[in-house]
Amino acid sequence: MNVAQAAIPQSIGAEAMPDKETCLKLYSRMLLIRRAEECLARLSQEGKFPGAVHLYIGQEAVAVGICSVLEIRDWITSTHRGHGHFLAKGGELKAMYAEIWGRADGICRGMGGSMHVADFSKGILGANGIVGGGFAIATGAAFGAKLRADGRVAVCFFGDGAANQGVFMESMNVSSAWELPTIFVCENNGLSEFTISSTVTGGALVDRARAFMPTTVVDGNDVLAVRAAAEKAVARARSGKGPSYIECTTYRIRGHLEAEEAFLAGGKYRTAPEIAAWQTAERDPVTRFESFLGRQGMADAATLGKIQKDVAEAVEKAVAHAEAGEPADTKLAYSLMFAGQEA
Ligand SMILES: Cc1ncc(C[n+]2csc(CCOP(=O)(O)OP(=O)(O)O)c2C)c(N)n1
Repeated sequence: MNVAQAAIPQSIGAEAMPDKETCLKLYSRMLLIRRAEECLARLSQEGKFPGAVHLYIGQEAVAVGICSVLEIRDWITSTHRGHGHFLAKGGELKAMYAEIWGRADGICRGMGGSMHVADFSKGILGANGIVGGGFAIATGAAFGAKLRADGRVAVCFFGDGAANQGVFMESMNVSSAWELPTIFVCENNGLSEFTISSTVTGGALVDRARAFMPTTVVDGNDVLAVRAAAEKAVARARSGKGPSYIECTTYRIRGHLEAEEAFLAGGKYRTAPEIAAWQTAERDPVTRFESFLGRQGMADAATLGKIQKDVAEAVEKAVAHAEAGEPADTKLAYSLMFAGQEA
């Protein structure tokens, strides 16, 4: 399916309507991810930090909807597009920015950068530059939870491109055979780098999972629909019944990575109208939820304005913090790479 042609959903999923406080938290977390990434897009172009960033803009409802039903002790594995997962699971924006800026007080002491943000204390097992790298890690975390019988669940976020890696099948097989509390969350944005995924993918991804576990395909730009699906999967996993697969239909608004024009050298893999079709008020996960909150009488202009101001301030403070930080310790980098040797 060309995701750009997917039907525009008419309503926000209202199956399990959370209370006002929860809804405002969902909104403010999605907005934080959006604003933090818009800022990264801008500063990346200005060359303010080293390395590439792969932005999550357009997919915020997936990370936030799923993580909103997780506990801190639950595990997640992420992808190369990992900022949204990190922030949705409770990672600190300041620590993430410091990491992206290569600072000594970054969440991984500046050793990992954007593609390796991790915080085990929050259950974040890490972003990952290896496409499909999270499948076996999440399955292993779920296996650990099963052995300890501690009731934790492990969520594996992955893209439709990653679903073509063989380890996807192996991880689903083991999770199913051993009834592990693994939750596979496919973010189907229809794109794999500069390739339209459907041109390199046989069949429907959900059919691969259907052989092993309960599956659902939801509107990934509807935070409440994602959350409702996650609630079911988490309940099943916690009660020892085994894994689930949730496929979220969504779209990546920014390029595969910032500065993708340089890679494409004039080439194109999608059109401006296709991108614009996902940025309408009805489809954009953030503006759509914002108008929903208004319609439900959950947030007036003053409430939304306060959240927007708080988010803007948090982003501003995180930039100032990252810019003022000490550079990462290069000697430490060397000794971590070559154990026992001095630089
Ligand atoms: C093992 C491996 N193969 C190839 C790549 C290069 N690569 C980086 S992202 C990507 C496509 C990923 O697509 P998808 O999983 O759908 O995630 P999305 O970028 O859409 O979020 C590829 C092929 C890689 N990083 N790792």
